Amino acid sequence: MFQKVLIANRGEIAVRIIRACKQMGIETVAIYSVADKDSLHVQIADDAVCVGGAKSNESYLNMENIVTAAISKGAEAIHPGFGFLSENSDFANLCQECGLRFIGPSGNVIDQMGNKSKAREIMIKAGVPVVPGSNGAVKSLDDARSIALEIGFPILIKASAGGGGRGMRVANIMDEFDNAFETAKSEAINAFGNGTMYLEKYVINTKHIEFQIMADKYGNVVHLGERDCSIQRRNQKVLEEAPSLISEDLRKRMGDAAILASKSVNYENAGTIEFLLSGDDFYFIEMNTRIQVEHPVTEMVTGIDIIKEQIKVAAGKELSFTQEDIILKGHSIEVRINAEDPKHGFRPNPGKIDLLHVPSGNGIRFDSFIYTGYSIPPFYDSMMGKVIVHGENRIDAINKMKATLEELVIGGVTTNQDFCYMILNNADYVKGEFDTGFIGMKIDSLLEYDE
Ligand code: MV4
Repeated sequence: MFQKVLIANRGEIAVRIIRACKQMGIETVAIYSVADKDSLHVQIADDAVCVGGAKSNESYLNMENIVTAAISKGAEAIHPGFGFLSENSDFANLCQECGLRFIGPSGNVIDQMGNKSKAREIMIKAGVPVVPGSNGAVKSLDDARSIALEIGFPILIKASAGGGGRGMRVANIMDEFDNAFETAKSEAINAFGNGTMYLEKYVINTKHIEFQIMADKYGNVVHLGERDCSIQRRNQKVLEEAPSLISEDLRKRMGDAAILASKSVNYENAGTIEFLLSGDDFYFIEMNTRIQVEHPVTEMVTGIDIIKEQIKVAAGKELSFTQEDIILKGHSIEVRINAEDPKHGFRPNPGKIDLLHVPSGNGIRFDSFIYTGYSIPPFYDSMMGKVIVHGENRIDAINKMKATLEELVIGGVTTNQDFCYMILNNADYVKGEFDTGFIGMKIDSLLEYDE
């Protein structure tokens, strides 16, 4: 096992990873920007290195400084967390060249899955169901037009270098196609420096269901069940739950497809296979090669510590469980607590935490990095933490989350916690009658809470 790990991240996930390392008897090195010197991850790590300026580009994305910090402190491995360098193949390769273990898949696999049209091509070859669309990337506008006619409208034009909903455009009819294609392409060139595009049939009224995968170096791949992540606002997830409301039969079929997808690229470490679900039809859309924000709901229903498992397989251990060992127990819900003002367009609202009361109890977890007196820096995203609950069943979990959100007090900044409560209080949400359009459709009633 590693003796020392560097955590190349900040905020709640850095805290989460440092805690896991400590529990495993692994020494920890935090990195931080000049804006984060008072951050909790710096305080709880055994050692910490300032890697640069407040802007992410100068610090949390500064590969040379991070690798230099790891080497000079004698760390053997780097955990990238999520965001920042977590899906950067250059960083994974640089770690390897410097004799550091990157806790995640190889640079080659990150590249293959980061190229979303290539990933689609690989899944088609492997026999994983995908949405009708182009076989990989399209060659030209003319090529795209003829494929669009074959698929039929509406068409979703996606950027290969995009993902997570960035760089997408819908064309409802052929008349809209050229304009949508060219707009999406120039946006992609602007945002990602890459105008490679692919096409899919636009599937409406879908649920977003993702499977958690764990794989070791020896070809063992196990799925830890799925999460429903349909409750999103503008591609930002707000509430996630496990399991989803699918039948045992569908879980088996989707889980088999997720394992097939992972095996087709010789996947190693933790990963997520994203599907769109429409009725009983499911389609692969993307694979994420990092630990995800919402991993705790899977931990709650499986009893597996996914971060510890990532570290163990990166160190060369075999998975400590088989598919038969995975039994989903009860129901878990997570809400993301952001420093933002829902009633004013969800604008970010960094500031000083002047009061903090965190509820606790059986099956209640708060993954966060805030403390009384801490000032949230304005340079990073607005997520302050996550409330996660585990109940006997879905209704029990909903009631536990509502009670927990009512008790949680975060003073000094405006938060989205009442907005989250309104989701849990919505009759259609409680009935399971929701899809990815839920927040967009119900935004007015979800904002009807007293301040
Ligand atoms: C789609 C889709 C409908 N049809 N692909 C958005 C996130 C990114 N991972 C893929 N996304 C979508 N891809 C086809 N062919 C609808 C979405 C989508 C969506 C998916 C999951 C959760 C929320 C969403 C919100 C808008 C669009």
